[in-house]
Amino acid sequence: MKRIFYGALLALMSVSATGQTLSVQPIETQAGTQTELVVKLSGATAMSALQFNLTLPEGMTAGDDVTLGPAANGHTLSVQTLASGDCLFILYSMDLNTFREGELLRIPVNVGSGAQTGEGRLYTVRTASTEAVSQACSEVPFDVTVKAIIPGDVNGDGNVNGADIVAVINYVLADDIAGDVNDDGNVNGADIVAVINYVLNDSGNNARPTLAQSRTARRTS
Ligand SMILES: [Ca+2]
Ligand SMILES: [Ca+2]
Repeated sequence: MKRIFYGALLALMSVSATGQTLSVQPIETQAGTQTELVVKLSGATAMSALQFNLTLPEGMTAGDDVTLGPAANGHTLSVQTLASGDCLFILYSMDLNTFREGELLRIPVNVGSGAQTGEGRLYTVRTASTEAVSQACSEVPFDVTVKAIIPGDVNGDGNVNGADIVAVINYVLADDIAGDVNDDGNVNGADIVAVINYVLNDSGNNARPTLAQSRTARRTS
């Protein structure tokens, strides 16, 4: 059924001016982690189907667990992986429900350990309305910034200071493995000491694993 619909959608394609716009929020992330790409829709009118390609910067891939937002209105999502970091998204409604304005999709993005800052984009954005008139939006570029990993920066704000000590204490109190700064498999006072040392040493020069690196190591071991 999906292939039939896709074929029908393509057959209806004709480019025309449109007030419908997709937008993507810029992303700030760290290598070796997962982040989220939020796609929003504005100016939606009588559209009931939409498709676009997504390409991500090198070293990043889209995850499977895509969430439909409130702008989707009983729509079904089909995702096809075309190549690494390049996917085709198709949203459609067999009942011809129209989209609303607002958040359309949340797409998890796996940021590889070697990923670097770059530009992603949505392209070949096409829509179909209940009147079976198809339209195309322009290409939608978005920035993905991969921040350098700073040892001891537990809260990921780019600084190593008392706030990171507070952050690791909270992890320890919550017995949250995310606070395993020294990567020994336990979350306890030793991790607090480790962060205090990073702060006292002004971080940076210490080669012990960072929080994000520790998480990556655990996932891949
Ligand atoms: Ca910090
Ligand atoms: Ca630990």
